[in-house]
Formats: sequence, structure tokens, C-alpha cells
Amino acid sequence: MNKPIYILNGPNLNRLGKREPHIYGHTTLGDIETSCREEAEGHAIEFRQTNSEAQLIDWIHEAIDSGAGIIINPAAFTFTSIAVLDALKMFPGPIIELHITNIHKREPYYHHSYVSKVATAVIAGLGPSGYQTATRAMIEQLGCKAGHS
Ligand code: DHK
Repeated sequence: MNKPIYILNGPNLNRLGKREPHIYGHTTLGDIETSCREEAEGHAIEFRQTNSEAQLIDWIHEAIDSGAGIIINPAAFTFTSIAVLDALKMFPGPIIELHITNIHKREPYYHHSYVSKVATAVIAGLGPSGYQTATRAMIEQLGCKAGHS
């Protein structure tokens, strides 16, 4: 059984669909989870969201012990949390940092990411479909063929 890919989401992303739709669109996080599972074609996925920094760190620790790869949209913690960076530093596998919007085109406080220091790759600005792109890329990074669970 392949170790799961952890897809972790930070604060306020539980409000997707209703949250600033002119910026984030009308797609809900539930829709995004469904699209990731379809893209993974049977590869194990742990898809989670929290508004708590401590919870996000605990899930990264869990992934260190039992995950193959991490796809993370840390949302606002991207720009504030050295604790999340320190946790990710301990992860031995590929890390894909993901943002729905192109953070570099937005307000200056969204320009410096702590997470990018340890990310294998960064995806930003593709909208909700960036999650599928990240899932496909992660399966390639892991050298797994989709459907081989
Ligand atoms: C999501 C957030 O919540 C913001 O804090 C970031 C990111 C952008 C996103 O594009 O997914 O600035």
C-alpha cells in the first residue's frame, strides 16, 4: 500500500466558494477535494483543512511518519509562520506549495513565502485547478503510476 499524499489547507480555505469569489472563485473546498481524488486515480490521499497553526503542524508531523508527499496551501500562514517552515524542514519527501491566486501579483504582504524555502515546487495563480495540477505533479515526483494503490 502506497503511503498517502497529504493535501493540507490552511486558514479560511474552508470558506472557499463564498469567500471573496471575485478573487478565489465559486469552487468549494469539497469540489477541490473531489477533483484531487479523481486526479489521483486511486493513489491514497489525506485531504484536510484547518484554521489552526498547531493543527497544521501536527498534520505535517503525521505526514513525516506516514506520508509520501505533501501538497500544502498554507494560506495566510505562508507569510507568517516560521513554525510551519520548521515542521516542513523535517519532511523527507517532495513538497508542493500551492496558492489559488498568484500571490506575487497581490498586496506586498503576500509576496514573501517562508514555505518556498523548503518547497520542491510552487504553484500559484492557476485557480482551484492548481490542486489537480499539483496532484498530477506529485504522483510524477513519487514515480508512481496513478491507480497503483
Ligand atoms: C490563500 C489565502 O488565504 C491568502 O492568505 C493567500 C492563498 C493566498 C491562495 O491564493 O490560495 O494570500
